Amino acid sequence: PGGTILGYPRIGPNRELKRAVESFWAGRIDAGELESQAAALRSRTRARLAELGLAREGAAIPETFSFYDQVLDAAVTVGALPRRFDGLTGLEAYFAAARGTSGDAGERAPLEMTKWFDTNYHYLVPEIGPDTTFALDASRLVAQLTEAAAEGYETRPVVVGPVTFLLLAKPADDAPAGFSPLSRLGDLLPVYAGLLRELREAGATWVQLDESGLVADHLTDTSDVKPEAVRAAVTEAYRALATELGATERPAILLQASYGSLGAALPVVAATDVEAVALDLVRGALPTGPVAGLESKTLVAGVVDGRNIWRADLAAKLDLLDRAQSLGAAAVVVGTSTSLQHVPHDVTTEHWDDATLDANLHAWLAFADQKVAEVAVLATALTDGRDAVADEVRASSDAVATRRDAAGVRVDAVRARTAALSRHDFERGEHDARVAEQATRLALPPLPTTTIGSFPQTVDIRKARAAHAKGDLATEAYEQAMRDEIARVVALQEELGLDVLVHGEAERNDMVQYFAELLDGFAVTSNGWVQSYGSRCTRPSILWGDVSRPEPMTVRWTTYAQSLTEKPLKGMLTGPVTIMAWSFVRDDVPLAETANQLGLALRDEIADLEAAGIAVVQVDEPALRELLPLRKADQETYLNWSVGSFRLATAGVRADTQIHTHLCYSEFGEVIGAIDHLDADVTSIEAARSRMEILPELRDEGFGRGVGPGVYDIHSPRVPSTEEVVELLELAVKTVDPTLLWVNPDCGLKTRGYAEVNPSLEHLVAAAREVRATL
Ligand code: THG
Ligand code: ZN
Repeated sequence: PGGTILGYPRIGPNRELKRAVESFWAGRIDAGELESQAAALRSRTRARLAELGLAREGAAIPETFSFYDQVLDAAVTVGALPRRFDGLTGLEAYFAAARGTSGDAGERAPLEMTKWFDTNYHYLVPEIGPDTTFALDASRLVAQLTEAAAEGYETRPVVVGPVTFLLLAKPADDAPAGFSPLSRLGDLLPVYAGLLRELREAGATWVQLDESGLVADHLTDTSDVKPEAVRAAVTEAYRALATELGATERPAILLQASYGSLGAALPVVAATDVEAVALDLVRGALPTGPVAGLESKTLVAGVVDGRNIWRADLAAKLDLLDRAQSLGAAAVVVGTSTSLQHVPHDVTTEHWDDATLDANLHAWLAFADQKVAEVAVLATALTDGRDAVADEVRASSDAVATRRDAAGVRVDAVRARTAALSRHDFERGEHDARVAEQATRLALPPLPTTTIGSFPQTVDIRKARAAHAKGDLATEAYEQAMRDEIARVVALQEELGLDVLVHGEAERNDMVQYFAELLDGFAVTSNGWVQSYGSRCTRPSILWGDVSRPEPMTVRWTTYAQSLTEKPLKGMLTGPVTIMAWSFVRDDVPLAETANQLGLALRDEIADLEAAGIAVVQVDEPALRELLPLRKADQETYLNWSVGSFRLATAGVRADTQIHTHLCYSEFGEVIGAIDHLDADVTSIEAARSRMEILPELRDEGFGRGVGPGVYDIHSPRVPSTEEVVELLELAVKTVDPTLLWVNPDCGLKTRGYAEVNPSLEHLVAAAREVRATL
């Protein structure tokens, strides 16, 4: 009994771990210093969690520290790093797998990185083949248990479970076609059994195995693994780990399933001999009645949302807990729906300039620390009754009520506009007519060249922004610095001979935060960092109210840039879905309503750009694919509102205004129909790395719109040669109608330096000219 959380942010309240790890990479501190800083952070974390109300005993506190990623941790624990990292040990091997090595250290590609379920966290993908060997290394987990015990804590180690580990893995490069990592389960289980034994010997009373892979369809439908095979794997795995390994040989097992419903896997999980199951009761539906097998288990009821930053309505959560009691579990423990790694540390360190907004947001928001406190309050209610927490429940109900009625949460003018939308607002004119009118207005050569929008963010730009934010650089001087940069970038593009230019986005800190700062209905944080991958973090904006655009956001910069050139200059906006995907979005109105509000704000911006003479506007939706629901059954609804909001943003333009979009991924297939429905005139996508694999798919699907398959992989510092780009373009013109083809890099250039960008773009333009001449 009591409360627990499934995980906690590990970056540290002030990104201490990021700084320590990056210092280690830069050679400023040694491994010993990194280890001791990490240990100090773990120690402060345990103390903080105890202070917030988690018990020091009973394994209520999970141990979810990671230097980089929990899936990489699991790969190291079971000794499954790919062969190319042989010969490296300890932290050297660990970070080599995360980041790759080059130069004197030898060339080793890092593990691939991909999205963790439908979150903004990215994990490293294990590579498993028929010959992958497994060998236990429990040293880090054991050391953390010992370290915690020495401070008087009985903590709970957390490890990605064996079935999910294999579902998240990809077949090694040398694996035969059709090979499934899950086929190696039988070889992996003895290693997990050994791990459980060692943890028990080291004093662990509980272990948490993360089997969230069971809630997602996407892990099975891209491979040959069928859901029935996954369920059979669960039975096999937990027979070996829970049944055959006696209760005295191992810690009690908490099987975690976050990010959705277990669905048909629930009875299978309930039939195993694990001692406890953690269900996500926020994203996942509560089973409708008693579940056979649960009567001998503890249910960790994930009622506190680990994904958003809204303060819980405690009365509603208590009702949900009551219903969870009716599932017939031996005991119910209050928990979070997921690890809290997806939310920032602590809202009490945030301050907003506007006094009302500051008071409101502090009353309405709960970051990780506040969520731990909510778990503790709910746990008290379970043991001592609701009356014991009456004050806390009342305060939370009051917060819900003030939020419902606060100015800005519901703006009549905004609601009236979305309510009045009709089909017509989502539709542009005939595609063919647009193509002709745009061709006349833009007069572009065949295979026109362009870039995705951002140019390198130089040290000077960053310095100017930081100084302006601190108040050390006056606004006028800051804006002049940005205009100078824009002029430089436009001149560079003229010199390079690009056909459609961009202003370079020097003035933008981040493609979402920039707009959040200018739109009503959003707040941004100063320290609300959330880990994106490894040491990299973002500060998601908070979308708390009805969204509207008090004034133009990009028009000044864009028209200034256009004034410097005769060539068409492309306006750059971030699309509604991406703004939502990379923010914390309000939970009190349907996502479709918020998406339409954003769509209208962007529609107004595009109208202003168009009125100011801008002929090409790009609306980026790199995250369109990210929010795609994990269950197939939910995907259509999502695609309807997400695609709809993009169309709403873009459908107001004239036929001769060209709409571009950019999507940051190459797995086009799954959403190709949706991309066609966006009704953009030109779509740029990632393709260089996969050598244009996407093109036959486009051809076969009859994709009839402009398309810019990236010919320069900006994710690598490598400069592609003209010949290489020519080769890719020749491939492209053979597969896709050349009149549809655009020539561009894979993605924005902001993370690159000019030393690479200049020659790369030079080669890109030269290659386009060469292939153009052959048409
Ligand atoms: N903006 C926002 N969210 C995003 C991305 C983005 N989520 C998905 C994807 N892009 C994540 N990719 C990255 C890439 C780089 C960084 C973070 C996420 C990064 N962050 C800096 C760091 O951690 O040092 C901090 C950046 C800052 O100072 O603002 O480099 O593009 N919203
Ligand atoms: Zn991109």
